[in-house]
Amino acid sequence: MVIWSMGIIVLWYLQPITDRRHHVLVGLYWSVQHSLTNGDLCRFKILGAKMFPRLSAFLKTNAGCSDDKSCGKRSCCFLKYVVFLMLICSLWYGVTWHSTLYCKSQMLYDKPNILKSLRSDVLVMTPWFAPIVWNGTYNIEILKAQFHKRDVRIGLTVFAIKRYTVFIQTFIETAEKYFMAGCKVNYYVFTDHVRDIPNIALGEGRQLVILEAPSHQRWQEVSMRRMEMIRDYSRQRFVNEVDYLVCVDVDMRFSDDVGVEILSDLFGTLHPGLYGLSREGFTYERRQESTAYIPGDEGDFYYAGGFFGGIVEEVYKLTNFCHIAMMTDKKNEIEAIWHDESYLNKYFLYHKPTRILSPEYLWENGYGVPRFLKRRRFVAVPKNHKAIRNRRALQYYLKDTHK
Ligand code: UD2
Repeated sequence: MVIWSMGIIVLWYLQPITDRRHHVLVGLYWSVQHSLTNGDLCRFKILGAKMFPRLSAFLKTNAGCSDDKSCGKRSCCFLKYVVFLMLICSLWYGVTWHSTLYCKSQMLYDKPNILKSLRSDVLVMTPWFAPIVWNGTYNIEILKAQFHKRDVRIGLTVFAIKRYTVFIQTFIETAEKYFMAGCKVNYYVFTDHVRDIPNIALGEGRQLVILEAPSHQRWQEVSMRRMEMIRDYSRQRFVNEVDYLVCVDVDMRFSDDVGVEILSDLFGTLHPGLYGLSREGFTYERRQESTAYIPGDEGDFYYAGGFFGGIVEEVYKLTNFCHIAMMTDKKNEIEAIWHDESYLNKYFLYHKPTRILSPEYLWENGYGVPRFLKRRRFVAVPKNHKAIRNRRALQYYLKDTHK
């Protein structure tokens, strides 16, 4: 028993290697308990009297032990309570010790089970082996450790042209809470109303960059021209400042974590209204004259225009393709049915994304909350389309909402 206990104590001090502190303590506690219940006190007497003579002498004088046997018993009880206390502390502070002392070199997590899928209610992998990101399909701690090692910086691009500046405050405030918490982030806000962008306190390692962008008369043009702006800035600036770009709509709020699990070379997001439909149901551009045309027997998913990204180089290629396709259509006096979204879908059909975000990452509460949807991370802010896109209508809308 003594040798066994000593072995466990050695294990205890080899913590950085084993990192099983509470398991060791349970073993130690059990062995001490075992020695008591089996009356194995003679051996403990030796331990108490010979190995810890000072403790033995202390107990003899202060705890009223008459002989080595009772002394051994008391030592045993004393040791038992000390170990019990350590066990409780170990369990209680385990997480803290783990993250502060050992996380840098080692990480503990459940072993993946090869015979068990992490989600059985949804598709978690495309036929081209791109993961579809759903809650419960990844371990964020493992991913964070990988990305932090690479010290990545993420650029979040957003456009607030004309009336859409009203959405910026909520957008950034909620992003500060939920978007890439603990990471380095550059917010790139494109606007034609620089003075309307509020001053918002940002966390450490996060900065706001306001970029002037032209306005366009039609809201469709504003939406589509985002591709051109992102393309140009990717080449001139973003490539020197960030590793990944995340390009999103502004009339949105973050309501749950959006972290490094989304980052990959090229990613798109399933449209919240169309994820379950057949190919015929997808609102791809069906006119052959348009460069965004997708034949009826092609297509994997319908991707939303409001959330895509990847490494800067890939985002450059995507936005360049979309912008050139739009300009070709413009020359031919045709505009794709869903504007930039149609061109984005065309691009993703022939340049498969390496990761796909589930509708958790782009939801609209009007669709309700289906059972498979465990989290709503980025949600559309309800807007009166007509009012927000048209100055005169906006005046009536604002009057109405402030009544
Ligand atoms: C959908 C897509 C959007 C785009 C659009 C094209 C989603 C969630 N949204 O949104 O990405 O593909 O369809 O039809 O999938 N904007 C301005 N000022 C304006 C107009 C637009 O800043 O006057 C910007 C703003 O960042 C806005 C984005 O363009 O979020 C898209 O416009 P929208 O949100 O009005 O378009 P919507 O809701 O139809």
